[in-house]
Amino acid sequence: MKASKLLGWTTAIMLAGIATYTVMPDVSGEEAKQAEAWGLSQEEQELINVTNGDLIGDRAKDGAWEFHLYTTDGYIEMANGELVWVMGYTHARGSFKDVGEVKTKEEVERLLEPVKVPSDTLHLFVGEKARITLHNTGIHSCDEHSGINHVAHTIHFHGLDLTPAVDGVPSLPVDPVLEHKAFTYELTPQYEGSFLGHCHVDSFNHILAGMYFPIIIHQDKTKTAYGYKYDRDYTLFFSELSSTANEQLQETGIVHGLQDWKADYFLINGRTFTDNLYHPRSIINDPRSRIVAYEDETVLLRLMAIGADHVFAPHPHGYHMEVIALDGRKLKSSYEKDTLCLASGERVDVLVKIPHFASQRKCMSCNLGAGITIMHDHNLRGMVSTGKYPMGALTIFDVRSKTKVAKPEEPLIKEGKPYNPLEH
Ligand SMILES: [Cu+2]
Repeated sequence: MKASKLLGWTTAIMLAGIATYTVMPDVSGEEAKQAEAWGLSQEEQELINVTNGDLIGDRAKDGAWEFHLYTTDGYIEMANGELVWVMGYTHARGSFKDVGEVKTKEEVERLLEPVKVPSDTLHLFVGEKARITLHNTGIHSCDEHSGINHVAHTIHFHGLDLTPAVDGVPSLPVDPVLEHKAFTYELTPQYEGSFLGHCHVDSFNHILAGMYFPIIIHQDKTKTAYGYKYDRDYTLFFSELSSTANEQLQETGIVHGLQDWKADYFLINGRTFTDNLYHPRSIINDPRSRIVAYEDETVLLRLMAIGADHVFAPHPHGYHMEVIALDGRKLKSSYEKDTLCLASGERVDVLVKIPHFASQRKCMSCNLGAGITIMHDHNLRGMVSTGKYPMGALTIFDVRSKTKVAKPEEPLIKEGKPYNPLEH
């Protein structure tokens, strides 16, 4: 698949996500039209449906999926305007292709996408070999004498059942990837599920500086997970970030008093909520984090977390979640929760069934129609970033009616009589 197509598709999805604040497009219809315009094959169209337009690897001649990840450093902008230095993984502009050795800051900026936290999702498929090459470009935005310069990195595939050679623990038995060197991890996933990747060199500092990303392994190329069908899916990656610790790492290479490490940002997909509802860096204006769905749909949420000691407690208002898998393994029987515990390294996959509101106006918690409800960290420390509440891990369910939006001035009629939900 041409990278330009996917890049265009990703941009289109992001723009559509922003536009959907006011417009309600038929998303699947739009997808089909766009696919036709680009002349995508059936296989490519199927992949877009299961990856939400994320970049995917290139198919090598032997059928293996190939990805080239590059480690680097840089800054991310928080919703309050602060620029925080981070280390992370990135890739070529518009693709996971190999762009050769990248050594200088100029090459990093010209050839690679800016570093993100978490970095982009790797989509893999059960039984299909993947080759993931890690290139260490060095450190480019640190003080000359900082101890963080020239550090090595790895990828640990957290939750995958792999041999030690591709497990990413340094020198057990493979050496970590030194500056300006590369190493290829080759693996064939055995199980579908939600996983994550992170660096395993000086794990505390490297992970908390931003070196992590989601890994989604698909059983097949349809919208199913663990045998359950879904209409839409969102990956919500909860994490902690300390701008002061990162600054110490950047300046000196050492974070003093790690036992006292404290996050000052609590993130979903690298962002916080903010009181400016239109801020483009707010969680709720990120189309990958704002949970848009229509009545009657089933939404799969892949919840995952990484951090030092905070246990996130995601809690959606108005809905119970059906837990279908823990740590990438299907549960023998699902169960319902409205508040989960999500500690560092854990993944919990849940389904949220959006009711048909017009036929289920029975209780206050069902709302009086489609609309917006919040989903937030109920471990309330995670709702405070840089000392301000509720600037933390909060997103919204933006649920839309497929048909007619209920108007408050129109009385609701049920069984031939005006319906008052307070009397039920
Ligand atoms: Cu590292």
